[in-house]
Amino acid sequence: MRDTVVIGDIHGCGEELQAMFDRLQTWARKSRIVLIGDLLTKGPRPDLVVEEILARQRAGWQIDLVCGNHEPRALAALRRAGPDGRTSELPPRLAEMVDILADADLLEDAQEILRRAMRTPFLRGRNPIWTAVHAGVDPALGFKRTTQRMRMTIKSAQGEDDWWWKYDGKDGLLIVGHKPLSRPLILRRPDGRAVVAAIDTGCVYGGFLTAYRIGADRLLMIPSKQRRQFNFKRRTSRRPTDSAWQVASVVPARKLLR
Ligand SMILES: [Mn+2]
Repeated sequence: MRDTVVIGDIHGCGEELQAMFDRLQTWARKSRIVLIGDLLTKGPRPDLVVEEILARQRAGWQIDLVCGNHEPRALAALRRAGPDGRTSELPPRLAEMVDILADADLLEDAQEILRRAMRTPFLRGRNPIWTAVHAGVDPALGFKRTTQRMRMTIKSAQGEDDWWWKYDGKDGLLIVGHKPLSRPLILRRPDGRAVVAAIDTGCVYGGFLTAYRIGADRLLMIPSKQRRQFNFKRRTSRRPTDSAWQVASVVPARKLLR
């Protein structure tokens, strides 16, 4: 059966996405690809992100896009900029994104990609039952009762427990991004099955671009080419003693790259 590969927050890191797609040709050949949101903002190469998505689709890849919290604001910026890419009224970082896309003549393609992502608040699949959603769920409410806004934005403050430690597992495997961590985090049930995969590893902050292959239960990490923006090693998620979930042993990134 075809496997599904979910890729964490790209944030305009086009070169790393290109490297990831190249690796996927051998690591997960003919898999379905899911991009988990926050595609174009913040990073230096939103143009290459758009081009890579379009080029791989033309080559026959199935690439599905899930909406992140940055998709609505990126689309709003592109709409305000109009067909000529006017950026005078935009905040600097969004203006830069629009300028880069305009220079590459990709304003319309970028809008179309963002509209597509926004039509997909989350994606579901089977074997095992999984949901790919940008940020997560409110563990007290469960997936169904968590608002879509919260599914795209939930994030604990520094020092607070992350939501995933309190998730009851009833909605199956949740694959999420949104909160940058120094390493991808796989939480497992006592029987070893994955219950949460948190795969935003801060590519735009100098970390990694991470992919999780669901059926095979494997990770692939591409090192970032971006400047380290903060002490990344401290971006961890501490396990509260009362959590039902086990943490998968941390595998050095170098090994994961093979
Ligand atoms: Mn996000």
